[in-house]
Amino acid sequence: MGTSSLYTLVMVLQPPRILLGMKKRGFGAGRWNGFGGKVQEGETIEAGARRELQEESGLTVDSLHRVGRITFEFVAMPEQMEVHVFSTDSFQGTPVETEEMRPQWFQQDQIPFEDMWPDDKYWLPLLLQGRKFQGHFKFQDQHTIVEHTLHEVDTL
Ligand code: 8OG
Repeated sequence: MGTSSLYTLVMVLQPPRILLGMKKRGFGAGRWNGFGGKVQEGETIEAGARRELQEESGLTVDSLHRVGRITFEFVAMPEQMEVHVFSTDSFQGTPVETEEMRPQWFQQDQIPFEDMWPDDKYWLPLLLQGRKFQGHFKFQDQHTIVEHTLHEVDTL
């Protein structure tokens, strides 16, 4: 078994809108996504989520809800990514463009799935319905899912 590293992903909701950021550099560049990144040593997962959200969008939040846990595997890589997904609808500030992300509001029924990670179309609808979920996606490359599991859960 390989090791896994911890990541966060925060979806900011203001129904009927969702805030996404165009990732400008690094892993997932050119795709719309929520805000997040690697959890640092000595930091809780939730603290990491708040920090990345602030760094990438300029927003601070009152409460974050834990809504999902997804593991990602790339066939050629021993290390799995364990992504902890949060949602929030209580934030302060106005989204600002940063070096990493260009934020933009989308209507929740007009999410640009074709310009997002291909797994998002599976789990983001569950998140928007207020469901909690756990999943695993195995990628051949950044465009191709070769296997996946996804199920709703009551607690994470
Ligand atoms: O630090 P960095 O920005 O590279 O962290 C990667 C971010 O991308 C982190 O927030 C987790 C997120 N992420 C993946 N894979 C996927 C995916 O398949 N879908 C979505 N929506 N986000 C992902 O690492």
